[in-house]
Amino acid sequence: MSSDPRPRLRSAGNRQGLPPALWGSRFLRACRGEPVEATPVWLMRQAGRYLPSYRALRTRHSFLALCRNPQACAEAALTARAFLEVDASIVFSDILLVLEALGVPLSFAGDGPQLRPLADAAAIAGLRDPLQAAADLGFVAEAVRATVAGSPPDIPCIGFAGAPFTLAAYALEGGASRGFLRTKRFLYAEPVAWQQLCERLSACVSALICAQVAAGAACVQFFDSWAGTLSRADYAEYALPYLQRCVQAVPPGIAVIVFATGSTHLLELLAESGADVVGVDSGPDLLSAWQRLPPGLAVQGNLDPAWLLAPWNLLRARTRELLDRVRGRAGHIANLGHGVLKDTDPWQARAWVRYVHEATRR
Ligand code: 1CP
Repeated sequence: MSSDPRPRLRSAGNRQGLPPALWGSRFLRACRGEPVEATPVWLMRQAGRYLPSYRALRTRHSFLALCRNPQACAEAALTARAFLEVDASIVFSDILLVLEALGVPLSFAGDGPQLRPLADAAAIAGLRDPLQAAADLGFVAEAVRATVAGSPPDIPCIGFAGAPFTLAAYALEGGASRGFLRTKRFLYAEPVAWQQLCERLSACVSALICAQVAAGAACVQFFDSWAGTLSRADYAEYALPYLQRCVQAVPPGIAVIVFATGSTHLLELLAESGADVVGVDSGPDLLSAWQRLPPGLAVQGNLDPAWLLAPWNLLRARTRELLDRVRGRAGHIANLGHGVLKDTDPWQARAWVRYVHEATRR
């Protein structure tokens, strides 16, 4: 196993001025691998279109206007948190705002995001200054502040950002992609421009994350959503160094989660990012995944989001199995293996959260 760039448990022992109720919350204790009285749980994309309250908010604001309105962001995050009775909120925002701030035009027409793709090395050289871009995203930190202000004292707010590789892939492809061939061709053929792009993204993401922490985020998650498209060797060479830079920028005492989809082949590398918690997608058996990580690391996951669409009895049995697999090990945060699906019944999601708490209460 290769060496860890940071001392283990970067979040342990340094309270960063966090209030005792927050520091001792079961969510942050689980992030630190400490025993808890019931397994904490939250859902990736918990404030989304499956929730009627979110859809109502969206009738009053376009998606980007919502992201730029801290009070409306706090409403979206807090309403979802309170309805689901989950152990953490996540600031309402989007990973792609960083690209827009750097000068890549972004719109949310139709169903998904659209970006004007970066054409070449000259376009990368012409991107805006990363620290200026992060400063222009001050509304994200304000959304964190408003979310923390409206939260119960033992409920942390998770800050987040996209990992540099995933953001670079979006910028080069112009949106979601199947094979990420533009990205791969570019990083193999233009290593210097690739490095320049990822360094700018790392600087912007690091500054954005530090601003979220300064505003009260007690935990941060990096989404490397497209990491799984790379081989292990390519992830280690072209992506991991920039994620490591972002993790190292997080103040000590603040828990860090890294999450990537399609990442069964990358789990050990994700642990080398220096994070405290590795998000495990729905691919691998959770215990087997955990056993591949260095001792002391916590895990988050990994129920297939489609299970929330299944009949309740089957969902409950499947969840029981998953929880039994990791029973007795400290440091599990229950979550889905990816974001909650649009067709999910909110009441079933809420029942799932309750079941996780009940089934694990000690
Ligand atoms: O129509 C709408 O209202 C927009 C739907 C939506 C929402 C609710 C988008 C567009 N983004 C978000 C919010 C969001 N995005 C959050 C906060 C909400 C919460 O978690 O409660 C978060 C954490 C994200 C992160 C995000 N955005 C990721 C990483 C997570 C993942 O799923 O891998 C990615 C890839 C994005 C890009 C994005 N933004 C929106 C969409 C539909 C997408 C994905 C499109 C694609 O597949 O490329």
